[in-house]
Amino acid sequence: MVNLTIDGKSVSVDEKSTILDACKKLGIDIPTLCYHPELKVEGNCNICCVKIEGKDDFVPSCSTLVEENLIVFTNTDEVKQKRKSILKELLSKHPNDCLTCEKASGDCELQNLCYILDVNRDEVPFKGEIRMDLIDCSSDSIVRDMNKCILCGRCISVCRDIQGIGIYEFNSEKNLVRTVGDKSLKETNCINCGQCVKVCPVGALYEKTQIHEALKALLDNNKHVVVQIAPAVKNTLGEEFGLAPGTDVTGKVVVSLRKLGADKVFNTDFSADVTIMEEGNEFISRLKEGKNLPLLTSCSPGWIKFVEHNYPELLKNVSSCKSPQQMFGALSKSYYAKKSGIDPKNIVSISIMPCTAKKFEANRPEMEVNGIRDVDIVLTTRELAKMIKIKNIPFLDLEDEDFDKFLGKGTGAARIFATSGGVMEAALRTVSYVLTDGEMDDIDYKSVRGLDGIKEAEIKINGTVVRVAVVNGALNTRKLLDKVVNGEVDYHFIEVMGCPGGCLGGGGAPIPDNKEIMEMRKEGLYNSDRNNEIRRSFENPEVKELYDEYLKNPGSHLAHKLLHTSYVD
Ligand code: HC1
Ligand code: SF4
Repeated sequence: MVNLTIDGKSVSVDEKSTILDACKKLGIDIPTLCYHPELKVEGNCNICCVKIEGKDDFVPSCSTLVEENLIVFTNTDEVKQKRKSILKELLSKHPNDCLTCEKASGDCELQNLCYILDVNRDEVPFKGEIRMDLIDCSSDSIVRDMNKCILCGRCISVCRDIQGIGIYEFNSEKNLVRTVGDKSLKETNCINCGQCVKVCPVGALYEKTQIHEALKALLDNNKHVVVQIAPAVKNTLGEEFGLAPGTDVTGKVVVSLRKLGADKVFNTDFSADVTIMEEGNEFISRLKEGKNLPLLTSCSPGWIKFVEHNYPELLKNVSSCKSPQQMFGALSKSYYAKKSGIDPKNIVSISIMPCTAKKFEANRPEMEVNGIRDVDIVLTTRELAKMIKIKNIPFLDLEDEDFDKFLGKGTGAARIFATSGGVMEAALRTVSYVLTDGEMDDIDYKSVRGLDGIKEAEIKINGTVVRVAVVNGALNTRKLLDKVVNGEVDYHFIEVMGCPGGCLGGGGAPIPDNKEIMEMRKEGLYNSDRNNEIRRSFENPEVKELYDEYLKNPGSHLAHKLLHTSYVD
């Protein structure tokens, strides 16, 4: 242990600790900007500077290691002035367009620092111009506005170290973050996961918002607007309104969307159950034929882009099922339109997703049936929260309401899709039942649960050992798939999610999220699963009705036309 004194208080910390760690231990608040607890420390911005007795220069507390007997000052006038001057320098280059900035007030760490460090706007009027050539709107999911970049380097770090993709770098003078090769984001191998958006402290990276489009459609009386809500949204949206992570706010989300003008509020959990029917059927066929194994799940569009770019030889293993989002869209404009006597061309299908890549997915050319797009508008959880706030809907006071019928019911199995291991568990609940003619009715497959990056399990079904793996995050996926390609491992079925932790950690989820928050979200999901009286997809009464009345069987000709696809880069 190392002993030091900070602001007159003694503290002992591990020798690998930084001064910032030691301050945290003492409960001393240090302002930070480039620092992020889950990322490599870059020490770029110096806003966390402190003074060490006997040294002339200020040092960044986030990247300076503790030493025995150091005497540190964090709160002197000199230190405060230094931080203020650093902030003013950043603000002098930062566009003064907070009114239209996509980073919501309260979420912008730069703006928050102005309060914390007592800097007023009139002290540093922005004198520069907004350069349009520094705004990249090429991606379907993410906008990069480098006018607002403060060079913290968090996007570089998360994309390189957590996702293993490496889209961004500093230019050689370190005065600009650019994509490697200086391409537009669309031209890179970006998988649209949005992890960089979540760590950006300002409005330099944000989801390509469709709030304006959605509000317009919701207010258009000539359009029939149907909205689907993804599993993860129900256990995370509450965070935007001060509720604990994991709190199930399904009923309030439903009412909010009705208040916003939705004609019907439906449930992605319903189409996640349909996915299990289709993917389960596909898995059983492949298992029996021993063909194209391991089966790789296909619901995460970031992962689909990843496999297209990096492992095209494995595309034959990817399930042909569209994701639940797309299945829902296709069913809303076919089955639901027919049942309700509505012209599908008049339906606007909106989805609320914890994911930025879902925007890209909905725009993929193949995601349509007979020229009718499956999904028209995709909003992230954060965008929905913004809309609820803009419209002054008293979210916390709303009385819960239920989904509309036909595409509204979801099982516990569908809900857990949102956490790593959930799709696998949901599939196993149905597959084991089918393969044993109902003899085996396991509900809880705990071996595939948890937030570890890679999990594996062997499940015995009817004398057959089914070897499964579950992986989340692009870097972990690369590690696992390299082994698959090299023949070092041999699985029957692999669940892959592009974001760390699965959809609960999606790029469109509430900010911040960290390991503790992710754990709470996950627990909330499993509670929602336990509280659901139906926990297996094939028991969903609306799914039964869909097959009885319309699709007939999983894998039928019609099911293929509406619910399956193929992926090529
Ligand atoms: Fe997901 Fe899925 S679980 S991909 O994370 O398969 O986004 O929640 O909606 O489509 O159901 C996301 C979540 C989501 C799909 C489902
Ligand atoms: Fe990297 Fe994901 Fe950001 Fe694309 S969206 S740049 S892959 S972190």
